Amino acid sequence: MENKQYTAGDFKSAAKVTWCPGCGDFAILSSLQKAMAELKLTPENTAVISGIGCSSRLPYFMATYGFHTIHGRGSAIATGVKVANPDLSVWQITGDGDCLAIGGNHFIHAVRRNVDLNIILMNNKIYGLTKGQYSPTTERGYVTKTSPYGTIEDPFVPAELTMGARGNFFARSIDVDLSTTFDCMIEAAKHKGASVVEVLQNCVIFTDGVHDYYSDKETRPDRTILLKHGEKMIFGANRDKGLVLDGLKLKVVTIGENGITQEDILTHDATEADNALHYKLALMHNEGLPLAIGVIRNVEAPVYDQEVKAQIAEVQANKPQRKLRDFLLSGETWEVK
Ligand SMILES: Cc1ncc(C[n+]2csc(CCOP(=O)(O)OP(=O)(O)O)c2C)c(N)n1
Ligand code: SF4
Repeated sequence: MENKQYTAGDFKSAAKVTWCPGCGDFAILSSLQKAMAELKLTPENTAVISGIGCSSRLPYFMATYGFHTIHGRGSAIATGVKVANPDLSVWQITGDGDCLAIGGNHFIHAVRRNVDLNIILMNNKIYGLTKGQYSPTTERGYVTKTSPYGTIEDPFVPAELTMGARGNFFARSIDVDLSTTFDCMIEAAKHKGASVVEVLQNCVIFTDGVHDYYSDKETRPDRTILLKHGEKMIFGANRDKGLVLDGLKLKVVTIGENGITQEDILTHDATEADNALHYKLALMHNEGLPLAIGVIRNVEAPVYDQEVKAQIAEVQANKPQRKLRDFLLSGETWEVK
């Protein structure tokens, strides 16, 4: 099997995909299968772990190892899988409810520890599976089954939470933009440590159109900016808009107006350890600023599972290997007479 080149089709299971027709999850599944083939992963060395939710059904549709676990615990179980077998490529699939409500604690610690997981967060801003309760990413004022008069709280921004948890990799895409989702998944897999890829996902049943402002094909070039490491932060249908810093704030300028040239536009450095600018880029939305998509942050740092492996090897090297019986009889032992 070693030299076989797997295709996206080889990562598809025989299970019938049970999402609603038109659900954004289909596009994310397809991008993932393509990315795995491109990465030359093998189904037998790949594990896809999820919690509970429509999105979390994804492991059924993969021909890899998989575990549809319990609500909010995907990060914990994926951590165990990766630490027990660091050679596996481990992907966590999660929804905004699964990841940021019940699973928030597990998520932030997997990110802080920098476990080498590829976490795909399918953000439809609602609990889909349980039929439309608001989630931690639902916008203030949004009317749902559990907020009949509109929510009265502000949502999490997944990027902000990831970086607040000392995250070293964050990327964002939109379900309809398959190539950006694919690229983000590739970069996430290459990054050693916890990689979070948020994909804005349309739920045709409970939040249909919630991402339209950014996902609409006609207006997307003016309302989003695809960040690429080492490239100028330029966007717009005419590629004439750019981002600059105005004091401590990001500002959109037009190239060719008021003496602005390409030279004045910021260059994206995803590898900068100081996350101040990454925060600003990740938080852009509306108020004249475009939504940042692509890889926003991609920084190297010590990786938890590798550290565990190295520490065990080091401790074992400095201590004689003992039998369990010797170990039990070592240290403080006594005989009961
Ligand atoms: C302990 C526990 N609490 C609550 C539930 C009910 N539940 C199942 S999925 C879900 C929310 C899923 O939302 P999200 O993660 O956003 O996924 P989506 O269905 O939108 O893809 C909830 C509350 C559960 N299964 N287990
Ligand atoms: S309820 Fe929404 S998220 Fe769930 S499968 Fe249907 S469209 Fe997708």
